[in-house]
Amino acid sequence: MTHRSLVRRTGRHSPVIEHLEERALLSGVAPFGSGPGTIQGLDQPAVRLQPPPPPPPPHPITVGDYDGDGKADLGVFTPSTAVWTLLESTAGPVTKQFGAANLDVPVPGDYDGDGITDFAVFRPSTATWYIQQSSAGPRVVQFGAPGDIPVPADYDGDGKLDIAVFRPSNATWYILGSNGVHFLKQFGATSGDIPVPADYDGDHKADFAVFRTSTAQWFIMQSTAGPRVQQWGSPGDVPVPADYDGDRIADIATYQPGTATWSILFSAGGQRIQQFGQPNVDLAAPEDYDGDTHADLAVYRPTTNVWYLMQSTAGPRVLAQGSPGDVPLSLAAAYRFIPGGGSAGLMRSSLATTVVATGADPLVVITPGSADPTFTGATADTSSASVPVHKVSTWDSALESVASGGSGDRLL
Ligand SMILES: [Ca+2]
Ligand SMILES: [Ca+2]
Ligand SMILES: [Ca+2]
Ligand SMILES: [Ca+2]
Repeated sequence: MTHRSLVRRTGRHSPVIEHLEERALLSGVAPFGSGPGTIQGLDQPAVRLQPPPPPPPPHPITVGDYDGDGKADLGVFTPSTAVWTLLESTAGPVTKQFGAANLDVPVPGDYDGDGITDFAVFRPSTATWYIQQSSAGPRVVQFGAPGDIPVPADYDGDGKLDIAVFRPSNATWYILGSNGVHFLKQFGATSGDIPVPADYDGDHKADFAVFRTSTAQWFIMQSTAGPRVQQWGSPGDVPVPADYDGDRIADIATYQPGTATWSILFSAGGQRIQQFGQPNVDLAAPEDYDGDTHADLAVYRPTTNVWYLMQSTAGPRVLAQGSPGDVPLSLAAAYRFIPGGGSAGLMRSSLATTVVATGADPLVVITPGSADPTFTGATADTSSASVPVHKVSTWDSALESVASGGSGDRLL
């Protein structure tokens, strides 16, 4: 029996989402609001077990690899219906409704660490995550607050995507680590910085990072190599970090919408400046579509619903997919269309020049009531109105349905 068929048989409709980390939190913790100075619900003594050092991730974190063959799959999301339209590179076409229409933002990724991208959405209005984990089953977590930007990445380096949000109002990152450690960190400036977490120093942990659109500066708190400030790109560019040179280290890169110019600073040395796409029309959506470990230049043209790929090994590719209003599912594109403004507003902002982050950093685990010791002037968010809490919920089966007649339906 193949792994996939196991997933089909076991992946759905568990009556209750049971996850040890959240259950432990609920059982061992006082109610979430206990007054000023307390970081409520983020980190509690009951679950402060120090986890062992994580082993190297069994799979590289590939965004958008829904069939687990090592190649990113082309996919678009229809906000008005919450329908995902995928062309899986091995399994073929899949159409699946997952999420709530006009409410949810797709945040796909490998949350259970089996090498297969999981369907997942973030609901900005309630800061709730709905995840259909391909092996571990469904999961619902309320984490964050309305207005937060979802920034899932593998911050603790265990090969599983961590639920995480970036709060523009205080430039603070809140991480629900998949290894059971939860932490927060203030990093970036409060207006205009775009969060661009990725593994920029090659230690398999995602680093806190922001791109400042007003100055085209990258501020990166590398988890092993330390802080880095890099001028790259031009003001107004769209950040498109990815591993373009295939060394398993994210490369700083930008896409300039007005000229469709890609500017890539390779982590292994050198750079590439290339025009690819239609100016002022195309959306950049780089991923490794041909599975050679090098991210490929790719754009989605929303006016005609056509993909244009420049694959690093397999060569050029053009493919029609989706319908008017659809948006590409690439992580690079995903931050830009939160309903109601969210990061769309963030992308338009051109304010802020203050450098907040300097100094050395490990990932700091915040204890309740403490201030962040790493950055001068950075204190923990103690506003009860905006403190994230998380809880277990039962799976809302109405959230998910599979489009009728889809030959490629799965997870049933
Ligand atoms: Ca998975
Ligand atoms: Ca993780
Ligand atoms: Ca690289
Ligand atoms: Ca490639």
